[in-house]
Amino acid sequence: LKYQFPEDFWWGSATSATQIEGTKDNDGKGKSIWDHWYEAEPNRFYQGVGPGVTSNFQDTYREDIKMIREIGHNTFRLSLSWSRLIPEGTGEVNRKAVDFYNDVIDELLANDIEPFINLFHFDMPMALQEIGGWENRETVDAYAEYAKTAFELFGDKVSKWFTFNEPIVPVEGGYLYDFHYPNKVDAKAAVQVAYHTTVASARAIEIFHQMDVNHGKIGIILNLTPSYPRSQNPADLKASEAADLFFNRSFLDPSVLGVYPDGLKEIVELHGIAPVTEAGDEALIRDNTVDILGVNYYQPRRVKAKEHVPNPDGPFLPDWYFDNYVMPGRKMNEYRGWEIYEKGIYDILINLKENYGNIESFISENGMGVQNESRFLKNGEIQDDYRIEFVKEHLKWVHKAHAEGANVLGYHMWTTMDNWSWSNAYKNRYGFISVDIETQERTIKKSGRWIRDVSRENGFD
Ligand code: BGP
Repeated sequence: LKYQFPEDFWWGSATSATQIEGTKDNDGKGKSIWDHWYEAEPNRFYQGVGPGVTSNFQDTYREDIKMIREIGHNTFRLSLSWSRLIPEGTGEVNRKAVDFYNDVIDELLANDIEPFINLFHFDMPMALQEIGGWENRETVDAYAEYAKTAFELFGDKVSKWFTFNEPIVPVEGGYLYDFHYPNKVDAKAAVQVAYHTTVASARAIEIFHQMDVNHGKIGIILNLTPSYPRSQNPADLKASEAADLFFNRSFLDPSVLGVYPDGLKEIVELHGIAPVTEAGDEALIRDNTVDILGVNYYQPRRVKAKEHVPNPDGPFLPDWYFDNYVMPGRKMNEYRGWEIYEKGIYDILINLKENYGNIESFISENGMGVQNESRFLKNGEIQDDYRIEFVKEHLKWVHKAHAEGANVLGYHMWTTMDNWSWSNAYKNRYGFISVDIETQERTIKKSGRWIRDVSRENGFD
């Protein structure tokens, strides 16, 4: 084969609890910020649709896992819902949730699919949000307790764990740009939230290593958006570096290298938004870096120098340091409004190789959301050739990075079956498997058959 991947390459896809499980049979689940926000302000959600039913995985997981096997996955990512497992965020464990996750894990293992478990995918228990969520240091302790509980409960069967998915998204969404709860614009809080998330991740990693959970590995999943300057002019380069500091290195450096970049520390000092820290944090972060890094890649960031100096009396935003620009002739996924730039995935992997100790990594999300997919239905199957093309073109660059020595171990697409999105509800479909939201009927898409063949052959021509 022209694009042959290593024997034990991970083929799979990713999901998250809020986006697939549904809350139809609550089974003792406590509220997360999403349940709360939807109840409080349904109209903030796309077409007023919340995470109530979604793809109802909590009832259909047995059949779903059979389909996941049918599409050739050897690995599959799910997240635990903290508020399902520990309804109040701390304290009592919900036995029904323990049974549910145990069943899911057993079913996956029985089908030769290795579960990758992520502990936090945007879904803070509401009880903890009420005390300030990640702004409050107590949430870090609660998270460490939750992580330990999860390792104790499921660690005998699962050896790949992740502390967070895209921790920068709740920072941006919840504290800078108003698209996640608690939708504030407050850079100081944003920095504190980001900092506490990193401390929490390090705490979980420390516990994991002390327990030597299943002789396994623990990592973090970061959405990396490589920054490309418009030109090599010093001003454009500086703007691009700043964007990289805010959106990539703010989590990448502490997670992998155990230290914050100097440039970022300088910026937060300059604007008087440095976080409150505790003695011992620095050593904790330094000594508890990840074993493995998940990379979510959707789009690059095109950056140019700032043309208008922002109002220094207004609230600080990272955009004070750069402007985005539209690259002429760019390829687009118009549905999502995201640029498609396949080489970005290669640039990330080479950067990890050269500047991050060639840390073990895998592509943990990459995917293409498309509207009205049912119009591509022919002979009972969605003919999503555009998705096959999208995945294939990205995989070619992953292959090249691997051939050049990048330590990349697998590829997961977003997502397994169509599910609910935080921003678009069901507008854009991403899955290898289509879901009719009305009937809950599942059908494997053409891309699902394609990825099955690719995973069986470990490559493609
Ligand atoms: C990632 C998230 C996923 C998923 C995906 C698709 O950032 O980790 O949870 O939602 O993006 O994005 P969207 O649903 O906004 O189109």
